[in-house]
Amino acid sequence: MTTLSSAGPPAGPSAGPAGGPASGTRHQWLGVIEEYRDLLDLPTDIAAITLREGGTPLVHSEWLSGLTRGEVWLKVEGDNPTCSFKDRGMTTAISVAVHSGARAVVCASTGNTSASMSAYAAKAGVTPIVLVPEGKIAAGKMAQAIMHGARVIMVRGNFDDCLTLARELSERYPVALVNSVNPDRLQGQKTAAFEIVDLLGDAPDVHLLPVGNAGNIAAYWLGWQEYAALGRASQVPVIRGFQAEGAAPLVLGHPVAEPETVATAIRIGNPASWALAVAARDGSGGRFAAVSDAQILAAQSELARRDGVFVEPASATGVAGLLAELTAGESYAAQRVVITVTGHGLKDTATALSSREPVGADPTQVIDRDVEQAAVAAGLHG
Ligand code: AN7
Repeated sequence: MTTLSSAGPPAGPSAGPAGGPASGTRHQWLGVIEEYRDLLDLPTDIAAITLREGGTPLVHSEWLSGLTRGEVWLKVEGDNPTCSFKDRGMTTAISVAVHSGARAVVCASTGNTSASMSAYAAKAGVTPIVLVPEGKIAAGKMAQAIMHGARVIMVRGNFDDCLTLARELSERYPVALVNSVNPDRLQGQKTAAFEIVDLLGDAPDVHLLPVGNAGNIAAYWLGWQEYAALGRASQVPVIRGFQAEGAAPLVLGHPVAEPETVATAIRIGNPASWALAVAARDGSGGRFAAVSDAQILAAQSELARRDGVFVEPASATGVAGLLAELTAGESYAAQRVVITVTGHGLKDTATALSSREPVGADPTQVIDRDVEQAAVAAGLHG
């Protein structure tokens, strides 16, 4: 009989060849490198530095399906190890950096890239260095970078300034740049498209997502095209990318010098993957559009209340875009739609709570240890 002690530790350095448990009876999701290795353009047999990212839920939205009279699915990327989609590209970027002998890695970030890079650098035993715009990073993301041991450098400037500095550091000093200008990032991030097709049986008709530095839209476009070329999908979706009104360079067609939005994750004025984003739009017959901060926060709040999915403000931008388009008369009837919601709501509770629309009574109340008071407070009385 197998005992717990003989089952051995969970997968680690002594794991089986595929990175799976050396023993034990249950199969754990292996992370995006092992799950899709044959389809990733990475050095052959590269060792995967993984926190078992990917394999995230595709959640059906009854609310949005009802509104559109179509079929709307949410790709919930907040369910990754560091609670954003960035982990998909970080497992590949850090694995390649370590394979190439890097001892330190650097990124510019609006928060999620720094949180993810710091975790994977910790796992790999290399030094994480992050450059972030001073005062514009959600507390949860800052806590992640600090807890994973990063050197956190706050820059008097915006994300675009941070990216310029990160590039210069990597050119002059022995430190590997892992922003999405690094093509290894896109190799990991494209697996989100693969997972969606693997779960739905085909690519959706329309794909909606937020766009900031434009790495994600570029990676999805790669993934959609590759699966279609392999015959695993019969089509590529129409891609619609949404930006915040105050940080909408792709909508305006020119960089924005002073980007501003409550959705700090996408407070970016000059996306590094601009050309790839335009290629995704044009190749898929899609478009870019902007939504206001008020629309983003309303979508965030409604998504949490109606679908049980709590995302950070930037991550609600695709949902806000869908709602805005419906209001404008666009039809999604009979369409199969996937909206990527990119990061978890717990990363930025301050913004969520301060912007929350008051609904009925104050949701928080203080009472004595008294069942009648509890019943009144709960709204159960008469
Ligand atoms: C939650 O962390 O750019 O268009 O430095 O955190 O691929 O940039 C984050 C971007 C959407 C936009 N949603 O994705 C960073 C960073 C969330 C994000 C985006 C980001 P890209």
